Amino acid sequence: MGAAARPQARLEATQTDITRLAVDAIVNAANTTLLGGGGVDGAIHRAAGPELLAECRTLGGCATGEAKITQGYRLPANHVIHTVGPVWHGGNRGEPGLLASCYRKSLALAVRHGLKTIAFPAISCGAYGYPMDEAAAIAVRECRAFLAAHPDFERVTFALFDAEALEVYRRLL
Ligand code: AR6
Repeated sequence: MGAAARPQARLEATQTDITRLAVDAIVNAANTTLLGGGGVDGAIHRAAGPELLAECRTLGGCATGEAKITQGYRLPANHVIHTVGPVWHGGNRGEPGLLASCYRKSLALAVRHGLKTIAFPAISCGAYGYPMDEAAAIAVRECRAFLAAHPDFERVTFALFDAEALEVYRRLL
């Protein structure tokens, strides 16, 4: 196996606005309506334009831990994968399993659509209150396992909004 194929070499964390990334898909930390909101969801809808909301209206919402795909419209990314993270209630209401499912289902959708590069925000770590350390550990574990199982997938990027989040991920990577 060449160096480029090693999972570690295809997993990166960077401090950026995810709406600026020209990847095959950016992941949206959405809510179950898929009709927009604040945080990264609001930023993605603003940058993609009204066509994104129009397509989202046809999807019938999305359950927590699931994922759905749309076009990227005016974004530099070709697609948006919308997933719904769990609201943090202290960790005993299935939050870790649901958050892991967001990463798995998003990555599975990417594969099904022939995509090779994807960027994730810190799902559930804003309005939904998931502790960043615990969420990042799940994100890194799931994406590493995915890359190990998919040697042809080119890159998973963690797009972190602030320096503290980047530092949490850097430690894990
Ligand atoms: N690029 C990258 N990361 C961002 C950006 C951006 N442009 N903007 C914010 N973040 P949140 P959640 C970070 O609240 O916790 C929405 O209203 C932010 O700093 O966006 O899953 C939805 O409609 C944080 O670390 O998502 C839902 O109702 C992370 O993205 C609800 O919020 C996630 O914060 C979902 O809450």
